[in-house]
Amino acid sequence: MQIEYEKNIKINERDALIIVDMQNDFIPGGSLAVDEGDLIIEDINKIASKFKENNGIIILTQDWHPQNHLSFASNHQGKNPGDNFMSEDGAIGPVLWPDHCVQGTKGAEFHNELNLNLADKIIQKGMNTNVDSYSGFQDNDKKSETGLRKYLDSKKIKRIFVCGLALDYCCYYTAMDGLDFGYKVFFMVNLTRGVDLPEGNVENTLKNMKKSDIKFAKIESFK
Ligand code: VGL
Ligand code: ZN
Repeated sequence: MQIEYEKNIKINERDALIIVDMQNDFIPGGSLAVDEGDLIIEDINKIASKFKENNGIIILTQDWHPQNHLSFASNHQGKNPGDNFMSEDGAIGPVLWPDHCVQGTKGAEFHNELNLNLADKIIQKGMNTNVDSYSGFQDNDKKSETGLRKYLDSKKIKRIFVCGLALDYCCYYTAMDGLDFGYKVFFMVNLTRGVDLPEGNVENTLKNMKKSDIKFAKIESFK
């Protein structure tokens, strides 16, 4: 897909980098490993340093589930990871996942190569057993927020830059909610990787973002 990237972006104190779910379980070797998820760590650290140098804010999101979370196939009789499943109110689905990012486990920890020193704030999500939270802003049923918006607004943030894992789930939903909540959103597609479940999901989510007011940025987009 043809993607056009923004140019000459100058980072300032009204900008936030949102680094989504860079946790062991989403990285090769983890229980919900995203292909090549490890390959983006170095560049995420680089761009995070650049944000710091220019007084931007850095936020990490962390998927943080209880063991009995209903997004896990293991908590549904006869279901396997990847099976289609959609609850009526959109709280869980469209597929079920392997157990991942269980609170307090190694898999839920940030990857040890990610530079945590640069983070201003960590936002945890997915704690409610009955509701998933792909977006860093709010639960899938849109009934409760994580505190991200409140934090961004307390810092007077106008633009958000989204990177991390996974492209077609937590990054995508974070970007779309960012737009809905009135921020200018830049999707750093080269600093994400997708799970592509169901197949074609990466392509579809990229298409939806292209149709929206979301802009695309890469490392070279910055001054
Ligand atoms: C994610 C599936 C389930 C993600 C989190 O971080 O994209 N995907 N939980
Ligand atoms: Zn999850």
